[in-house]
Amino acid sequence: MKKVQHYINGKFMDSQCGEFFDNYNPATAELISKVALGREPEVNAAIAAAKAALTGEWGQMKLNDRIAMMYEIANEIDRRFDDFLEAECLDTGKPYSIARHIDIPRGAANFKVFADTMKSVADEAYRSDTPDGKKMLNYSMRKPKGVIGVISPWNLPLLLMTWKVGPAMACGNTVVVKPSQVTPTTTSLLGEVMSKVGVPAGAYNVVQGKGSITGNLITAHKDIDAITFTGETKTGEMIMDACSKGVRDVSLELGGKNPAIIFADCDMEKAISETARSVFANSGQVCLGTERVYVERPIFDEFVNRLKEAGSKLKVGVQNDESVDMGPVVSAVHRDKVLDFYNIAKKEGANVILGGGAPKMDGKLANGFFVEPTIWTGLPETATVVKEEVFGPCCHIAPFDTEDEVIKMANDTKYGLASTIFTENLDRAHRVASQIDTGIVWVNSWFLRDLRTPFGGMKGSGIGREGGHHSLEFYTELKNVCIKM
Ligand code: 6OD
Repeated sequence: MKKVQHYINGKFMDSQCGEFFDNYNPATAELISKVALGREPEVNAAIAAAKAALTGEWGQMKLNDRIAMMYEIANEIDRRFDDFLEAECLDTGKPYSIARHIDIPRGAANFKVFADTMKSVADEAYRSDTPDGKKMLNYSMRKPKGVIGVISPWNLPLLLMTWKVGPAMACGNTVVVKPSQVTPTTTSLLGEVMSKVGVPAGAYNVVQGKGSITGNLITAHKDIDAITFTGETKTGEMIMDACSKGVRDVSLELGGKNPAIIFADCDMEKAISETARSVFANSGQVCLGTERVYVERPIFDEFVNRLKEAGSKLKVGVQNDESVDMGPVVSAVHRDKVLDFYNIAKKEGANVILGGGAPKMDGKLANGFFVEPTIWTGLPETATVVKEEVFGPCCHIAPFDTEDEVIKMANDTKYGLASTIFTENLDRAHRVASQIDTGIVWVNSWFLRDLRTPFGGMKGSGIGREGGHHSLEFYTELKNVCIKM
């Protein structure tokens, strides 16, 4: 049986106590690997190695050499593209067709873009007068923050882990990563990449394990200088609590209940294809995904019918079938959670336009964690599936009559991560975008990324912005030096 190990201080290892937990293929529920369970000895060793590396070979590396190393890491991910692809799809159940175009290329890009950002960091400087008629010079400089704890999620494992590790390392920090327990493999594979390209021991460490054990040990450790986390809002709150001890910084990308607003003047083809992607892609397990759709009344029926048609054409199946559009969800636990929401929607009186349950699959796939692409209409704005994040391939569609009304409905949520607006009227696009309380607004598109832009959520969707030089705010300490001349 394949083992997935820790990567600590440049070496792969099992846990001292020899404990492992099981990792399953979501498409078949078959056991695919045994994963080392990190406890105190492994967490302590990883954090000690990361701390030592800050003043060791890694910490002393010249900026240009570090930038070159970031490129080497990206190039090695590209060279091992097929290994990453296979591992990511087996852990998550996502189709190769998605991971090939999104997850794995972004894994490499996340190292390059932050290497480039570091090339163009400018310091602030002010020359001014002192009260006693002399001159002073103030200038700022950035230092790495230290040991960064990275707690990464299962929906886009490599993409979201490197979205943190890339900038953290580019800024000169060291990292201790705990990937989700259900998607451990690509984080370990990245250890092989680090080793191959000669990243000094201790700069990149992985402790495999469970959130309630390993995650808690990492977040509580006094030598972790900051934590970056992507995942559920409740866990984010707990991490923020833990970080208050020692006044340590925290960056959180959390849940969403993202609205799509479809105006009658939209390009219908575009609105349907982008909304179908934003609802169903990755089996709806994208924090930026649409779960609430608001459609202007004159085109409501047409939109509902056409989204239903798009959803019903999706081929649901196993990851390595190249014709498959949608895989299972990531785990039995998550499948049950999504199906609970599907049942609640029915109980609360939804019209089920599409899906609403688990599909019948054949052969080995009959045991897989599949759920149907699902569309509801007819629920009040207070209904559970209109309020709570499901994180499955589903949405509720409601009609609206005026711009003011739809802005109110879109903003009536505890979340504020992302939104989409479909209209061909440029004035309206600007006007509505400025009034929607989300950190990211896409107009006539979805998940279109320029990695230099500020990325993050408002309200319960998180704290902080990452991307390009915004990531430097989190991954560095800014110091001012004042010289009296
Ligand atoms: O594209 C990104 O940089 C990003 N952080 C995506 C997040 C997706 C959440 O599921």
